[in-house]
Amino acid sequence: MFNFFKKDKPEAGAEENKPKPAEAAVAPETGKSWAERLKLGLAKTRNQLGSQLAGLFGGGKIDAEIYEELESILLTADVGISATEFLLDDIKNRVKRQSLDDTAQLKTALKEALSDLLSPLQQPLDTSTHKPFIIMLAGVNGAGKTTTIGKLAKHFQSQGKSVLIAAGDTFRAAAREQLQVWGERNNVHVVAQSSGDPAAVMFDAINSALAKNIDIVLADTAGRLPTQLHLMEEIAKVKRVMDKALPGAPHEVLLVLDSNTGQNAVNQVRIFDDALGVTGLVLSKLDGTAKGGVIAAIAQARPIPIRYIGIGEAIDDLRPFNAAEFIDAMID
Ligand SMILES: Nc1nc2c(ncn2[C@@H]2O[C@H](COP(=O)(O)OP(=O)(O)OP(=O)(O)O)[C@@H](O)[C@H]2O)c(=O)[nH]1
Ligand SMILES: [Mg+2]
Repeated sequence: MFNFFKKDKPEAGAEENKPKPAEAAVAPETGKSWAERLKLGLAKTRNQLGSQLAGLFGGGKIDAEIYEELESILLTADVGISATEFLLDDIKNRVKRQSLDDTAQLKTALKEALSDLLSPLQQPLDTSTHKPFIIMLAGVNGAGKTTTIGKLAKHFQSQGKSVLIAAGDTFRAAAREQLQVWGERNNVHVVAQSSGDPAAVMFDAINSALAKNIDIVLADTAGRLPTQLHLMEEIAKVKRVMDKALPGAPHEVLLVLDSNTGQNAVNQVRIFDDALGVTGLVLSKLDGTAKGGVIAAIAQARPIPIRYIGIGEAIDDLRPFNAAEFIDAMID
């Protein structure tokens, strides 16, 4: 267990905005494949969606009532009103085009409709386009940014890439220390300052990466709510400073979303995207949520590539997003 993944006490002010952290426990080595673990992680979503859909798709005539029931099932799984309507229209078109008449055929129609919606978001992050490749992480308090940085550092190191971490969360002193402890253990250089100026940390980190010929910089930022306008302006400024240190940087702005947030995640995507130009999403904490359907709502509202999904607190609980695998885990 890495201490780095343990939540420290936030300073006053952040507390009221912070969702309760999930129970900190690293799953013992189960020997299960990623697809199996994803299924386990999405069990709550699947149990809810899957069992209701099984009842609905049990065979019989497709009629208006079936669509109404399907609508309420999707809404309960946090698919949201707009994406639910979109999916229903798509399914109705498929029913017409393919002359489907039995509800048992609707499951495939739903999976195809979801696939058309989610597959375009399956665009793995290509870090070979720049060196150093600068990745900035943003998100609300407690979304999973710092944990994702640890996971990504390991992910990239295992691909033989050199990594540097910028401790850009200067709001919580403990956040910096956590990153430093973790960095020492894993031989990852962490650039930190006690100045309290995130922009200065980023400037330093980028210059250090250039001097050391580093492949990837992972830049942490402090959590903030989209409603805290001065903090949204601050993070936009941090991004501009990165571009001054290295024109074109950051090359990726990752927004980390806590999957338990449900429909509010769509709002977060819109506001962070407007402020920062988000280029990729990370869905964290998919383990143990019944709100996995929110992925469809995001895809429909702001189709930004989903780069990674997180299904636990341990270091290898993060993978690139795969639409087919995700749909199977959610529905099958
Ligand atoms: N179950 C589960 N817990 C996670 C996951 N990712 C992060 N967490 C936990 O969520 C809590 C918050 O994670 P952090 O990485 O500190 O979140 P943060 O966005 O950096 O938080 P702030 O810096 O305070 O804004 C920690 O207890 C993590 O262990 C995940 O995929 N699954
Ligand atoms: Mg953090």
